[in-house]
Amino acid sequence: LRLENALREALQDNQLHLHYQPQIDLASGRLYGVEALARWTHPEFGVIPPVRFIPLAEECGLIGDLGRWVLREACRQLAAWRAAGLSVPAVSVNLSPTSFHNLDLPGMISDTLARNALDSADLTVELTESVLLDTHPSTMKTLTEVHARGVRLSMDDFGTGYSSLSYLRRLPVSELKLDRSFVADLEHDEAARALSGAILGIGKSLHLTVVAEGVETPTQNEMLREQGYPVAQGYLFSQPLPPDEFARWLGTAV
Ligand code: G
Ligand code: G
Ligand code: MN
Ligand code: NA
Repeated sequence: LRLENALREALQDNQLHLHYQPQIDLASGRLYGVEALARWTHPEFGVIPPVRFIPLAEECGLIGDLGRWVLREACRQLAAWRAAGLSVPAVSVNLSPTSFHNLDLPGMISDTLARNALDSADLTVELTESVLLDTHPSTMKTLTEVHARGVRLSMDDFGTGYSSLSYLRRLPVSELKLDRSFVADLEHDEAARALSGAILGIGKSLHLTVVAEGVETPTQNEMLREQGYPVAQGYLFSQPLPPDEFARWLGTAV
């Protein structure tokens, strides 16, 4: 309960922050987009990782507020970078399955984009396959409406869920993110290599962008490039960074 109240406070008092991790277009070496990742430093308890506070937010009914905060902050930051002359093509945000229960989500997204003078193409929403496991009646409607407004949907952690392939037929996604467990095993596991190639093939045949996550070594990067991966993300390029550090990274790296 103590942590629950702390999270409620954090959402009001600016204790939450977003860090940004670059996604690299492998053909050109240029920035493809950035993923926004939530961070919480409590003045007393210190750093609380998202794997703790996201489930907590779900349990205590704060996940809607958190998702709205993340969307607003990511869009505000993207607009601020552009106003400062930095060329950032798009921002991706992670939303929890519960966020898609809310039929107001598409309108809220459009309002947030408009307030920041952004276009729907400037935003990608990442979701996990579990979005369809909870069978809430509004989920499909919300996803379809977000997609119809031109905001790209991206299936996160792809390849680890229950029935990935059937979901691909049902969900209006534009992007797949190859789960980082495949990338971690690329160098030493022929099966991981075969699967990363197969997942790219599925993505391509459905006209989806496939992003490889968790790229940590030059060898992994080379293998993915050889397989034809268009986009990669991971510590090799950069850890998730606070906005000012990201701007500095962008100034020197791309
Ligand atoms: O950034 P990190 O690797 O610590 O993230 C851990 C997990 O928390 C990942 O699964 C990531 O998708 C999730 N996560 C990070 N930021 C957010 C957020 O803003 N909203 C949601 N729903 N999940 C997030
Ligand atoms: O579930 P999702 O893919 O949104 O989570 C992204 C998480 O992966 C973030 O917490 C981020 O910190 C982490 N991450 C990003 N790049 C790497 C990487 O190269 N290796 C590992 N192990 N984790 C990474
Ligand atoms: Mn993600
Ligand atoms: Na992921």
